[in-house]
Amino acid sequence: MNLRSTGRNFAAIASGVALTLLGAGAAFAQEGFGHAEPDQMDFQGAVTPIAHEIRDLHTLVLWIIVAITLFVLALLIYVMWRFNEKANPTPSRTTHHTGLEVAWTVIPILVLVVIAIPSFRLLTHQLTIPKSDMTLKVTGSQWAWTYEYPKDQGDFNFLSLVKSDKQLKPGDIRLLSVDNEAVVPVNKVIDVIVTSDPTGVIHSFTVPSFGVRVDAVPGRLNQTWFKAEREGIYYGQCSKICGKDHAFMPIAIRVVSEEAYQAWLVQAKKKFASNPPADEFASNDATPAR
Ligand SMILES: [Cu+2]
Repeated sequence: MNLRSTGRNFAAIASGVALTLLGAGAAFAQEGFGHAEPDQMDFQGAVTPIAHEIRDLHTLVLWIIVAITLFVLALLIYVMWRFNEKANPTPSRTTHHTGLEVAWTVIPILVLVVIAIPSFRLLTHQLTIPKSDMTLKVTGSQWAWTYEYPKDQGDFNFLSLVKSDKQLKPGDIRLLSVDNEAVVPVNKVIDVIVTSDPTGVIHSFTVPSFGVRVDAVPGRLNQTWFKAEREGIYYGQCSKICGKDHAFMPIAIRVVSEEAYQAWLVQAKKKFASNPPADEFASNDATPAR
């Protein structure tokens, strides 16, 4: 067997294995909508266009890695079997092979291009905020989140604190459930403005099922968006180490129908009417009592 036909055989085997795995991959069902399930291996279920795109890019890159790893493994095994001292006592003194050198330069470039195209497309989609239906302002503090609904939604704000073990009710999740969830309507583009308490530190607003992660930086406004296409409660956690209670400032966003959202607005406006404007709260008062 000469070098060239061997290369062709391995390429055929590697692409065969990759195709089989792709078929198997398509069968994976999404799970863990809003929070991870015990023993979950995969991402949390995707419920926004961006989260779907992140998932697809992840799957593409995963199978490219699988194919490359199997190909390299096959080459190593072949070299160990075919060119060991016993099987090949007089080694060839060849040092160059133009065809091979061109191939192992051009093929990795093509692989990177195949990854770069969906990757840059995803970045563009994440950073290009479509025409939004409503704005939600999120402020991180040590250690809680404040949600502000602007004037067109009723002009109120509230602090969202993790529930202590004593406050947990059936269906709640320890360290994820909060006293006041943010509520948004389903199938609407939500423009999220994210910042941090000006006297505080950097936090990160992250909701895996939405494919959203954006830093909350004191004195800066960051922006992201999501359009949840499925009702339910979606949890996230602060994703920037921000101090001793970093693990105790979960994010809980409830996605409801437009009618349920309007009903919630009416009662939330009353419930939170006496809260001072969000920029007046003192950062350290936010620490939940546990
Ligand atoms: Cu934080």
